[in-house]
Amino acid sequence: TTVAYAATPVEDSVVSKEHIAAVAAAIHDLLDNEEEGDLGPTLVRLAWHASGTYDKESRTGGSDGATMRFSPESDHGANAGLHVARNALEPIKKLFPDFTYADLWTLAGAVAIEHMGGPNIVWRPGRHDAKDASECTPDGRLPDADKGQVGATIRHVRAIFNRQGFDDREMVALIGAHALGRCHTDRSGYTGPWTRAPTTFSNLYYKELLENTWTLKSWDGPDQFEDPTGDLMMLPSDMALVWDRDFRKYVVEFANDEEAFFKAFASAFQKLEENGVSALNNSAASGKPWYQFW
Ligand code: DDH
Repeated sequence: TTVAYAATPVEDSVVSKEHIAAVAAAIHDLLDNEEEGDLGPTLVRLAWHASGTYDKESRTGGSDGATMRFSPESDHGANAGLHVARNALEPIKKLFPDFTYADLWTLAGAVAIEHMGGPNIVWRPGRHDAKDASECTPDGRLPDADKGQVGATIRHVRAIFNRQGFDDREMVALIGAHALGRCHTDRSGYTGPWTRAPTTFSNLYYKELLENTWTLKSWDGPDQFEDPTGDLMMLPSDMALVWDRDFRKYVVEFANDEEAFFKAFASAFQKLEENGVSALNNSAASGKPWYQFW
């Protein structure tokens, strides 16, 4: 692109809209130019795992601080493989040293979603970077894919997202991000994609969930489900969304109405990325969300 990457000076963590636009353009460029074509989904997962540690009771965790830079959080099992996304963003951090990691990771998630055809996510700056591991959250705040039994897995998914302040419809919307990307055996132990278009943001995840007969895959790895072709997969925690009557209602809604999904996802993802961020600087005096400047 023709965008110049000269960073605008940042004072008191107030970043200008030009500055944000330049960082967003650099992220778009990164996604245009990467070899494998599958960085986008991993960037979305980085933003989610950076944010999804939030606990509304203690008001700890969340994207503020970018504590996943530090051990032990970087070594938590759920974060295996996310160094790929963190490292990919490093050159952009070098170009824009005043932009915090916490802002960069969350902006990258929002830009990646847009890049892959998803809705614009309202994104606002103002996150700080923790100085050391003292702000790291304990292991276990991010969801496990399997609790061994149907009921326990359903309860686990609901509990993890309730802790962050999400209701059933918001959680079903957020998990629709599994339209993107895939499982890697060397990261999570699971294998395969959820959809046949894993670099396009869409409501296909819900359609696949409803339209296929899912059976347990027979292999040496952890329990996961496969469609009749064996090409697509679902985790037990994905199946929870059709096993549970209240979740399933929203799976049906989003499978039938992509616009409703995009809208619900955009607002839930903004909430996810802003949970626990105390110093959000919405200096868009016009009241326009930042994405309108990209
Ligand atoms: Fe997820 N996810 N996720 N997920 N997720 C994995 C990959 C991706 C769970 C487990 C896994 C969300 C919710 C859940 C993305 C986004 C989101 C993998 C595979 C596992 C396992 C990792 C690997 O092997 O590389 C579980 C459990 C839940 C749950 O809710 C119970 C949410 C809410 C999001 C979101 O973005 C809002 C994305 C994107 C990927 C693909 C990553 C990639 O590298 O490709």
